[in-house]
Amino acid sequence: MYQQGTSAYDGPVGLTQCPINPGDSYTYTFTANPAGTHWYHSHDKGQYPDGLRGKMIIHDPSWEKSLNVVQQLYLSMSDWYHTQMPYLIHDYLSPDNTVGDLPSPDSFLFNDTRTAPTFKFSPGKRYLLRIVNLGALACGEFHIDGHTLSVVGIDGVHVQPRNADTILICAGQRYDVVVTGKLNPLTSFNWVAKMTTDMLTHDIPGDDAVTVVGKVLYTLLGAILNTTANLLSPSWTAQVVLDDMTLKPLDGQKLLTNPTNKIDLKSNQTYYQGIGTRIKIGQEPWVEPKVPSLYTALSTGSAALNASTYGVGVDPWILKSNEIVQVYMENPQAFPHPMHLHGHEFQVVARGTGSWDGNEGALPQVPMKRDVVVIPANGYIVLRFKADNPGVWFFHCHIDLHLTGGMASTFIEAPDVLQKQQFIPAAGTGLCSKDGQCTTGNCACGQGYISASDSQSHCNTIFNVKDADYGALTNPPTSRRRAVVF
Ligand SMILES: [Cu+2]
Repeated sequence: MYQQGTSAYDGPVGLTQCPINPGDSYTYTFTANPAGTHWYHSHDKGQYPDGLRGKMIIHDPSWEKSLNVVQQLYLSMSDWYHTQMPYLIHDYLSPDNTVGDLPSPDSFLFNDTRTAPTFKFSPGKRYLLRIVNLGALACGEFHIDGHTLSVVGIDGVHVQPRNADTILICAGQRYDVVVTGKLNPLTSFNWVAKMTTDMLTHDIPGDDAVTVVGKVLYTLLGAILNTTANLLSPSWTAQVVLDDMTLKPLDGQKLLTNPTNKIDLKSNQTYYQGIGTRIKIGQEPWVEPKVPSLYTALSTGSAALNASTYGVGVDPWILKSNEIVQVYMENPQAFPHPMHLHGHEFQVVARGTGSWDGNEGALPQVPMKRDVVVIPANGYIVLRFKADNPGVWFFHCHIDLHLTGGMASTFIEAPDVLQKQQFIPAAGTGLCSKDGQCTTGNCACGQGYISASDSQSHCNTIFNVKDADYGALTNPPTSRRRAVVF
């Protein structure tokens, strides 16, 4: 969601609110914009991979009418761990984890189950499939035997229809595809969703565990075609996977040029002695500040325009109202990351391996737009957007353990404009007060400006706060133990 005018209802703890304690509540009020296939989920302490998540579809009746479909199917895929997140977080963040070992998911779910739903098609009719990857780590492929997927939307951005044999949906991403029923089907067909394992380093689950195969049943004159052509098996491999860089937004937005704010980021996984392995993309790994950064932006006057006011521990970047922002990120690591920005749909103007040559002339005239993009292993991405949405927005990896380990930056967009338009909701103050957290001031809860060096010692950083050892567990085990498999 853009959360235009409603930054306080964006959700991430530490940026726009304090956490909602057990038994407490917080009401999110916002304009449902943009339309499209979205999802909602907890944005704190690795909670969503255990199930605190769901699809959220925002309808655009005129666009949907133009697709000429008879039915919409709301679908999801996700990896799944047999160990609950608090224990995975504990082991991942532990000082014992010197190499940043990332546990592999145990299996793959479709619509939060291993039982594949059956799609019932009629000849020649069109269907809109809205598919969300609400997983913790891995991407998933989706393919229907004998049918073409016409991609019409990604991450809430309507796109010019483009045919695909197989689509790849990574953590946090969404795809809208139109599928047309065969005119004279002689049989029914299979569809397949399969987790990709290129982000895993060990204990790679077998094909059976990471594949879900379902049926497309055709109904002809009331009868169901019960035979199926070309049965797909768990050993299925994709033939041609759509490159999302080839997709063009339906609004035809032209390449944003002459960025005035260039943010250079680089993923950097480091082992910190006595702390553990963390990943930073800017100055320091992100940690939850004493004051939600939005509340700092709204309560520190002119100091809100100075990045150090927010503390090095949130990796703050100030964006000026209506400027063109370019985010250049390099990933020297051997695995890709799905990077997500709140509050905007960015143009992906370049992506590749190695580093960007800066050649403006080679950029597409109408770039792909979305809000989660995969940065390749040993590669880079160049993103651009206009800072036309005052607020405090998270830029983070959607691999949930990486985020828990600090792989995020905070974009503070037009705090001067924000102070005139928005305010800290009383309910938000209430959440913080119950936890004894302050609700105004700089990152040290003091008034106005604080220098970067003072923020290092007075504000939260990985060096002076203990990360939530067992995630969101309110009564964590007192002695350390290894992960328990349930
Ligand atoms: Cu990551």
